Amino acid sequence: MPCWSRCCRNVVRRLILAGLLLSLALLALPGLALAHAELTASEPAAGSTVPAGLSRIVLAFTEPPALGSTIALYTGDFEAVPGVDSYVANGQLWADLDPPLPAGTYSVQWSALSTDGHSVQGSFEFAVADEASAPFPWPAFVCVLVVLILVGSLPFLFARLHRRTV
Ligand SMILES: [Cu+2]
Repeated sequence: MPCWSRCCRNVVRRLILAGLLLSLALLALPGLALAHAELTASEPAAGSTVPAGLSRIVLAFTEPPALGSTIALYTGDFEAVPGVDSYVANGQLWADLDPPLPAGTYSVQWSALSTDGHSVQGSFEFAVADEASAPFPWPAFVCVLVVLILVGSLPFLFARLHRRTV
């Protein structure tokens, strides 16, 4: 058997081995990526519209985000919203807001740090409704009306009682 044939066979064997190792590594990669924090739930929910007066954002992940994870908030005009204080508590990522957020659309941009030091970023949008579009508080309105009528009729009631006693 000529030498080049044996050499060739060795090279092919090495190439096949390298290919196998490479595909094994590629198979393992999605598993590694899955080990990182992924957003599972948020408050406000992605794509939702919340009433005026939103005071905080809470994000839940597949694993507790590490210290250094952050939330940034942007307006519909891509301007950073000031006064957003983000922190990690109870295994979730929180951001306290300087209320009230004006009506409009907002974009939450989060960065979750995993325990292995890698960070995963993501973003979603939500909207804050106009205060005028909030349902009219009928029970409170009726209560105030009843109290006003009672207070308003007090002088007449007293006048009547007074006339009777005189
Ligand atoms: Cu990692």
